[in-house]
Amino acid sequence: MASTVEHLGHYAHLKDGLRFESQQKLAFPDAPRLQLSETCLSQTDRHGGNSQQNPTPVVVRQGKVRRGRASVKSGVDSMELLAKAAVGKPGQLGDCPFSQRVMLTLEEKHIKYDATYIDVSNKPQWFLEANPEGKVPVIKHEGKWIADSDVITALLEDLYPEPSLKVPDEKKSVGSSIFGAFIGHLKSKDSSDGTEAALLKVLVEFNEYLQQSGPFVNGEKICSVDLALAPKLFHMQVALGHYKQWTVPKEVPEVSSYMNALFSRESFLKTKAKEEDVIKGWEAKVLGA
Ligand SMILES: N[C@@H](CCC(=O)N[C@@H](CS)C(=O)NCC(=O)O)C(=O)O
Repeated sequence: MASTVEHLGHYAHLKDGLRFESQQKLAFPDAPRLQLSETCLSQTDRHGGNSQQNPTPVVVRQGKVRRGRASVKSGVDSMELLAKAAVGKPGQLGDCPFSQRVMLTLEEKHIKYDATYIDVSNKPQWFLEANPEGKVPVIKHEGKWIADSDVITALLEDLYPEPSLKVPDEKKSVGSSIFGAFIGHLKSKDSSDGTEAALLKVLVEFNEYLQQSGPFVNGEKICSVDLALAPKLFHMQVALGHYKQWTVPKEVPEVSSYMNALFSRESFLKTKAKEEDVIKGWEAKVLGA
């Protein structure tokens, strides 16, 4: 494959928006490239998507199968996304909540994208050159690789303001303690160490918030915070269900309804990891705790 010249850098959060910093040119001889002339569409989603009712266009390139969807912006190429592959299943949609958050944002904003799933236990050299930190998700915008789901979703909001997923600053941290509390309980080896109670406490706080301000974090309309929380709540339900026989407590019915509303959205059904992959993805943490 011919060498390609890329720009490497990152966006920095500034009060007045985002700014691209530290540009650098690199040659990526092995990086997969989208050639529109090499693409074709299929009605069968063979790439881990779960929606059969609304088949997603599948892009086949150099033996790889990718997924994306029609863009409302005709004539705009797909946005390239690097996301996590399932553990032990290279090339298949994986179980990263941060990658799913970006995919949810792309889906909710009807942005066409082209995903490549990275085996993070065996990272290809071209990926490490794209993001030396070695983490997914990463997107490519105007020839530059952009990492970190916070940065990526802020950039997508700037580039594609409609439909808006904006949320006021004071609501940005709602529910942010839940993921840590879930992991604390998941790793716990002592049922009386208080980790389950700590998880219940943050869920009860979130339940009270939803009672007063729901059904979503910003009220009637879904927002970026909901899209960040949804994959994490899914991991909580699946991983704790499997490893701890835990279910969402009856004390938090609003949280249950919130989860059901998020998990049944078309965007979520299209981007969610298989439960078996979520379970496998957390195995090392559970065993190694
Ligand atoms: N703060 C980052 C976290 C991303 C992250 O932790 N990604 C994990 C997969 S879920 C990863 O790439 N891990 C590979 C590694 O750390 O080597 C974000 O929001 O994007």
